Amino acid sequence: MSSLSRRRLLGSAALVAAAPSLPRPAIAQAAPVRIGLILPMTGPFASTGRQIDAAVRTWLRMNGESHGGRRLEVLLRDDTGVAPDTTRRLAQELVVRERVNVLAGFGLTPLALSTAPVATEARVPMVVMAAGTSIIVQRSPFILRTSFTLPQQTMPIADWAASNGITSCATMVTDYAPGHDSEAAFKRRFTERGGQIPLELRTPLRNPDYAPFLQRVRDARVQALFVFVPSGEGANVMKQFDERGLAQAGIRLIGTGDLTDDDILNEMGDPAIGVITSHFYSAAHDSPENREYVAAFRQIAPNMRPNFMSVGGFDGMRLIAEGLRGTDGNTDGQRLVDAMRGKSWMSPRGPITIDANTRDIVQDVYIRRVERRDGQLWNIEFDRIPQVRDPGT
Ligand code: VNL
Repeated sequence: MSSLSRRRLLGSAALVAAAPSLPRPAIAQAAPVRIGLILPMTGPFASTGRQIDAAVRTWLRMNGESHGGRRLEVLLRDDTGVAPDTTRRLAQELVVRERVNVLAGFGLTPLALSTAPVATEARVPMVVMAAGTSIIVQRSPFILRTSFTLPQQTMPIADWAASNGITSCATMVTDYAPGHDSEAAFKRRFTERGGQIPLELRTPLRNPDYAPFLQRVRDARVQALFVFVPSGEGANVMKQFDERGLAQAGIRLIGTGDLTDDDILNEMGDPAIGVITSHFYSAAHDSPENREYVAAFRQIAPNMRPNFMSVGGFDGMRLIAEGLRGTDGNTDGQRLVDAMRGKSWMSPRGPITIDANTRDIVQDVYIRRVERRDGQLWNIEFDRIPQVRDPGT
C-alpha cells in the first residue's frame, strides 16, 4: 500500500509524527513476510489466544519458516478479547508502523468486524482463525476464514436431534452475533423437521450466570436443550446443568462443539458423558494428520490438549504459506488473497477448502458423543456430514 493510505489509517498527524521510521532492508527478496497476529492472550477468552498461539508455533515447527522464498515473521499482540476498538487500533498500528503483510487471529466476532475496514483500506489480507459469525467474510474482500461458521456447525446437530426422537427442544445461546446465528440456524432446521422450540434463551456475554436460565429450561419440561456458548464457557454450563438436576429431569444436553471444548473437557467430569455435539474438530479425530498434529502441539504446549480454535490457527498459517507459494513470495494484498482462495488440503480436522468465491471455509462436520477412554474425556466422532458450506441463517 502507499505510505499515504497507511498514514490515513492512523487518522492522527501526531501519531504519524511519533511513528519511528523503520530501516528498510536493502534486498527486498530477503525481507521477512510479517504476520500481525492479534489474539486474546489475557481476559475471559485467553484460552482461545493460548490455543491459537501454540498452534501457530506448532505449524512453524513442523513446516519451517521459509515459504515462497520468504521467511515468515509473526508479531503477536494481545487485544484482551473484549474491546473491539483495541483490536482495530492494534491492527492499524501493525499495518502502519510494523508494515505487516498479513493480519491474522481474531478470537471473537466483534473484534473481527471492527478490524475489517482496516484490512480493506490497507489492502492487507486478514485471516480469521477463530470468529464464527457468518457475515464476517462479507465485511471485506481481504478477509479469508480458516475457522468455521455457527450455522455450518449448528445445522447438523438440529438434524441429528430431529432424527433421534427429539420433538421439543429449548435453545440457550450467548447473546451476541454468533449466538444469534446459531439460534436462527437451529430453529430453522429443527422446526423444518417438525420439532418445536417452546423456549429460546439468550445469556449475557459478560459474566454469565447460567443457573436461572437452566431453571427455566427445567420448568419448561422439554426433551432436550440446545446450547451455544463461546469457547471457555462450556464447563460453567455443564456444572449448572448438573447441579440443577436437568439430566435427572430427563432433559438431554446437545450443542455445537464449543460446549465440549477440548481445552476444558476433562475438567467437566462425569456430567459431560453422553453429551452430543456437532463440530469440525475433535482432538480424538482418527487420522494420521491429526495424530501428528496432536503430538507436535504437545511438544510446544505440554499441558494443553489442542482444541478447535487451535486448528483454525494451524490451518491459517498453512493458508498464508500457500498464498506466498502461489505468488512466488510477492506480498501484494490482492495477489495474496487471489492465491489463497480456492485452496484445498488435508487438515488435522479432515479435508478443507477455502471457497474461491466466498473466501469462507468448507469442511466436514462430525456428530460426536463425549466418552471416557483411558481415564480421559473425549469427543468421539460417530457420524460425518461431508463438505458443509456456510448455509447462512
Ligand atoms: C466465537 C464463536 C467465539 C465461537 C468463540 O469462542 C466461539 C465468535 C471464543 O465468533 O465470537 O467458540
